[in-house]
Amino acid sequence: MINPDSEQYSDIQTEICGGNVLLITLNRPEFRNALRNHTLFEITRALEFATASEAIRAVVVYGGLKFFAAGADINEMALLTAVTAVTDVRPEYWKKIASFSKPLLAAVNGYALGAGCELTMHADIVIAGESARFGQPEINLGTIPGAGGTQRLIRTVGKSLAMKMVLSGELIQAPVALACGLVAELTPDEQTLERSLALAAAIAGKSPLAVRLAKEAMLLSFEIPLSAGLNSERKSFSLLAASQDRAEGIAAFYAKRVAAFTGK
Ligand code: CO8
Repeated sequence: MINPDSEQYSDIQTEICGGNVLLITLNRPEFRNALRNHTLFEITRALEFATASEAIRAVVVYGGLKFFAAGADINEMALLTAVTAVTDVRPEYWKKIASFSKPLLAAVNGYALGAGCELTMHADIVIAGESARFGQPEINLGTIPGAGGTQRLIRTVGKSLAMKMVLSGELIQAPVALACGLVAELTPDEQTLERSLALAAAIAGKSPLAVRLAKEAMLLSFEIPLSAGLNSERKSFSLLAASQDRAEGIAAFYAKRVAAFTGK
C-alpha cells in the first residue's frame, strides 16, 4: 500500500483531506504541469491507493492557483515515432484513470490545455476558477488530441464548439466552459480548491455503494443505447435495495437525522 504522505512522488503531491478525500496536486510548475509519462504513472499510482483504501471516498486533482496543466510534455511527445507510439504506455495510464470507480473531481485554475483539458474530461466533476482556460491546441503542433479529446469533448460540449476548439486550437474561457457543460461550477481562483474539497467531502459522506453505481450508470450512457442504459440503471437500483445503506438512508429520513453510510 502506498503511503500518500510519503515523499515517493516527484511529479505530484498527495494529501488526505478530512479523512476521506485524497487530494492530488500536480507539481511540475517549471513545465506548467505538463503531463509527462511519469506524471500520468504517478496519478495512476495515487488512484490505485485511493481504490484500495476503504477510507478514501473521493479524489480531487488540482494544478495549483495559476495553471492546471499545459498538456502532454511536448519534449517527450516530440520523440514519439509511428512505431514507438504503438507501444506507448500513455493509453494504458489513461484507461486506468478512466476506469477509476470512485468520484474524481478536477479543480482547475488557469490553463487546462491538450492532455490537461483531457484530464479534466476524465474527471466526473470539474470546478473551475475564473482564470480557467480550456483548449485542445494540438492542431498548432500539426497533430490531434490523443487522449480522448476528439471523443469526450464532442460528447460534452456538442459538435460545433468541439469542432471549433479542436480544428482551430482556440481556447475557451471559464464562462464559456461553464455554459457548455465542460465545467459544473465557477469560483474565484482562491476558492477553487476549497470548493472542490468541500464538494468531494459532501459526496464522500453519501453511500459509497450508491455513489459508485450512480457514477458507473452515468458513464455507461456514453457507451450504450438508451434502452440498455435504462435496464442497467434498473438493475443497480434494485441491487441497492438490498444494501444497509439504503435502509440507513430511509431510517435517517424518518428520524430526521443525518444518515451514517457505511458502504454495506
Ligand atoms: N510540454 C513541455 N514543456 C512545456 C509545456 C508542455 N506542454 N508547456 C509549457 N512548457 C514549458 C515551456 O517550454 C517553458 O519552458 P522554459 O522555461 O524552459 O522555456 C515553461 O514551461 C514555461 O512556459 P511558458 O514560458 O510558455 O509559460 P507561459 O505561462 O508564458 O505560457 C502556456 C503557458 C500558455 C501553457 C504555454 O507554455 C503553452 O502554450 N504551452 C503549450 C501548450 C500546448 O500546446 N499544449 C498541448 C500539448 S500537446 C498534447 O497535449 C498532446 C499531443 C501531443 C503531440 C505533440 C507532438 C509533438
